[in-house]
Amino acid sequence: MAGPKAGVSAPPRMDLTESLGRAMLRARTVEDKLASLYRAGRIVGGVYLGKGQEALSAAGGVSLKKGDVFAPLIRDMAGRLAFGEPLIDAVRTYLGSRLGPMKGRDGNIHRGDLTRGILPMISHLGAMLSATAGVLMAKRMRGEKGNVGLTCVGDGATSTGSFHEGLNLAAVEKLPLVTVVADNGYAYSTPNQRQYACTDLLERAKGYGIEGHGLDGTDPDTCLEVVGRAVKRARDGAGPQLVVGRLLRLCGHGEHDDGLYVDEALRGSVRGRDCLVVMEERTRARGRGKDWERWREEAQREVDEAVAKVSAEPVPDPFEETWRATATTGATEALEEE
Ligand SMILES: Cc1ncc(C[n+]2csc(CCOP(=O)(O)OP(=O)(O)O)c2C)c(N)n1
Ligand SMILES: [Mg+2]
Repeated sequence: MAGPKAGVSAPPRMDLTESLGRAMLRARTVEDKLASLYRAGRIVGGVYLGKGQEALSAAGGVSLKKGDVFAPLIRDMAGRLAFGEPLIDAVRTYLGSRLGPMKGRDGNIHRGDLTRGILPMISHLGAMLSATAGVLMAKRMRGEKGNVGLTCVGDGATSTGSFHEGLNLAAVEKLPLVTVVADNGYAYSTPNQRQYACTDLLERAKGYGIEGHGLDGTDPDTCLEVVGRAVKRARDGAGPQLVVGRLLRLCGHGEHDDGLYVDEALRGSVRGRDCLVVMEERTRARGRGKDWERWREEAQREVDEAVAKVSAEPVPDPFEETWRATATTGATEALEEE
């Protein structure tokens, strides 16, 4: 293996950098496939992707440990995979397989697995911040120590009531909550200037009396370093941490949306860089080009095998269902052996 080129800085930590890169690659590969399946009419419901946001998302996943709580949103395939969610869980949920974590009952994007510490998403708009704060309160009341909670939201979510309520509660209670805001410039088609009046969302941290960290969300090394530091601060008892990454989503809001309203100048700016391309360039510059090729091939094989396997799996038969949406018994069935 050739050594790193002169002028290329050493990564924050090689093992974590590799985990980050591989999760980003696996996320992009499975999401590209899901987009194709959507266009081929194979997916019922919407498909929402995290293209361009993989570095920030995966940085959260790799910074967490077993026992931590993770509340990912619709753009967090990379974070989920980095935290250890099996890739086949995503394919099973999108294709409605009965063998998936949601048993084929979910409309694609709310999957979670409480046994792994992954909260099923209620809403993309801030609700998970309050839910994660609640889980951290419960852990504290039970006397469980040493774990953090991390949730991801968008710029649009920061305008909602539950974002304020959750963050304020976390601040007052000094909960070990890390909130990663992917400020991707738009909430659906609403641009930043119609979303908030402050210069930078990071200013919000001051208002809540908590620590804030701003970063270029297109730079994988920076994501790893800054999100890792925020998680460590929370774990060490420094209270809630607000991380604001600036980037763009390099796709529509969902696959039904072409995203043509995104400003051309923004697309061409640093904020519009593809973090996966940056990651590949850095990996090659560090003399690990062959590794990159191998990771990409492995990701492709894993996705192809998952899709082939899940395509042959059964979907739920509504006539056999005993579960009801309004029933509270069974809400934690993932924790029980069925
Ligand atoms: C109360 C409510 N209004 C509207 C929606 C539809 N909706 C879902 S996500 C979204 C935009 C979210 O924007 P942002 O928080 O910036 O996240 P991004 O999609 O950019 O990742 C909208 C309008 C919703 N789910 N709930
Ligand atoms: Mg947004």
